[in-house]
Amino acid sequence: MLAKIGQKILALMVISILAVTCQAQQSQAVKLHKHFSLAAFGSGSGNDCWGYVSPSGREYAIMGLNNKVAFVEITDPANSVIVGSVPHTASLWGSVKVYNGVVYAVTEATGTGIQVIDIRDIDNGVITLVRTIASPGRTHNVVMDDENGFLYTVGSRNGTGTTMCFDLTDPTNPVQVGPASMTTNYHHDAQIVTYDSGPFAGKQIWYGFSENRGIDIYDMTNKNNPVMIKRVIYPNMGYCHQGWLSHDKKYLYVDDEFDESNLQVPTRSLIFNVEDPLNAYYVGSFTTGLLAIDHNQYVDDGFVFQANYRSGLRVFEVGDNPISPIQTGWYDTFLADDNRGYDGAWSCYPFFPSGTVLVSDINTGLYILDVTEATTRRKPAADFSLLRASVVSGNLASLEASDGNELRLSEVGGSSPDGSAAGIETSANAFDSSPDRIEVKVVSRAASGGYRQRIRVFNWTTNSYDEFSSEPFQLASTTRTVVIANQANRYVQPGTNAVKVQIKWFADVRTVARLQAGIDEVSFKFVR
Ligand SMILES: [Ca+2]
Ligand SMILES: [Ca+2]
Ligand SMILES: [Ca+2]
Repeated sequence: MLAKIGQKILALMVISILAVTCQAQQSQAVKLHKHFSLAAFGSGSGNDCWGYVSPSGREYAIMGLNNKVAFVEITDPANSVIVGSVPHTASLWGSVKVYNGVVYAVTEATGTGIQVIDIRDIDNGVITLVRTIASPGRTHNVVMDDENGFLYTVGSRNGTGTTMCFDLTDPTNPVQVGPASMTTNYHHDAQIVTYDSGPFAGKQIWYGFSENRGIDIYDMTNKNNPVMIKRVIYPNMGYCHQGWLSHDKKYLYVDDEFDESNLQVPTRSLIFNVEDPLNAYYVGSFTTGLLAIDHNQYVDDGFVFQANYRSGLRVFEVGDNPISPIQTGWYDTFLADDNRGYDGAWSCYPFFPSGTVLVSDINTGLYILDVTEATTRRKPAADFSLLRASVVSGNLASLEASDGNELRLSEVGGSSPDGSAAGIETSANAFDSSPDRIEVKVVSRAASGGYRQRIRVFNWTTNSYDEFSSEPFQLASTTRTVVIANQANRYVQPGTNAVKVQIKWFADVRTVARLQAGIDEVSFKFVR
């Protein structure tokens, strides 16, 4: 009997270990807020997704499904609720975008056109199908130029053109402009951006993903005369599918849907240098190491969010490592395997101000995810300079971790404009220009009492240092973490993303001729 109970306990232990193992494999550094199955929507399959923030700041997921477009309020993500939906002709393929509270939905069902859906009063549950524009017919995707108020349909196979442009001056009444097709060839998806500097300043530049032809870059500024300015090719082109530019428009991250199968390689995502669009070129590729095919991916700040079919959502840091992305987390929505196959995660949406991320899955519906951990990155000080101090021992590497290996400094005499005895100035680059939060950790100690340690961070808006900490400088090694959670972007240097910090020691009571101090760690944490 005891032996049997022992076996049962053992079996239970094995089961719980397996359960823990399975959970560990399903996600890393990404947590589930809430999941809506296809049954919850009354649908057979999922496709695209996008997001909307109402004027009151409430957040909504827009979920593309085979038979409808559904709207889910995610303001309180763990208690997300389906608000309503608009039905359409059945199709596996659909796409949605939104402009000024008006949603444009297309599908590849013959003759669908564009559904124009007014959600400007969605806070009160009002969702209205205003009209359907028949002219593009069956359409693969919609591309939005938010800055200039133009909608593009791409991949229209049986309409008048493959890429059509609509003026959204009246968002509920799009008016077609330009030629029947803005592009010569079929474009499956695209991103359009307006440059504010360089040779294309003021120009609306289009990155079109054109199947086995590569990336077609167009100047779409003159709607009556769209001009292809460059075609970019790359090794082993299969099906150039979709892509998104980095925050600074220097890099373009692209997915090809056929290369994994053609080359029999793990997920291959492509990186292009597009600093000069006229001389854009292929830089290299990156991978999750799994077999799954990469699908829609978007770049928000310093991170790439990929919906990779059978391996689910994959998060990469590219802010600091643009050509060698580092995978920082994932959430697998297709648990059976990570193999090649056109099922699982179709798309994702990472652009909500709250940081919440959506994943739309073909087989299992909508996921509302918390990616905070995957998008929080720590890095050590990149440099230091001495302020009225000389190095006794140690170097920059001493600052990397709290390990007893200190940068030891000795005060250098002479007058000091601000009365400080000694200190250092140090910096690190944020992953993007607008982190949600910056933390600076300082581990240090004084060799004698009577001093005060002040930590200041440079405010690039006011061009002066702001003080975040002032306290007695301890004889015992002490950790002080400065947290900047309010308007953190003011502390990030435009262009370089540098965050600059001063650690200074002031004599409250002068106890020694020359202060000696040790710093064991200076590190930065950036939260998206
Ligand atoms: Ca690929
Ligand atoms: Ca999987
Ligand atoms: Ca150290």
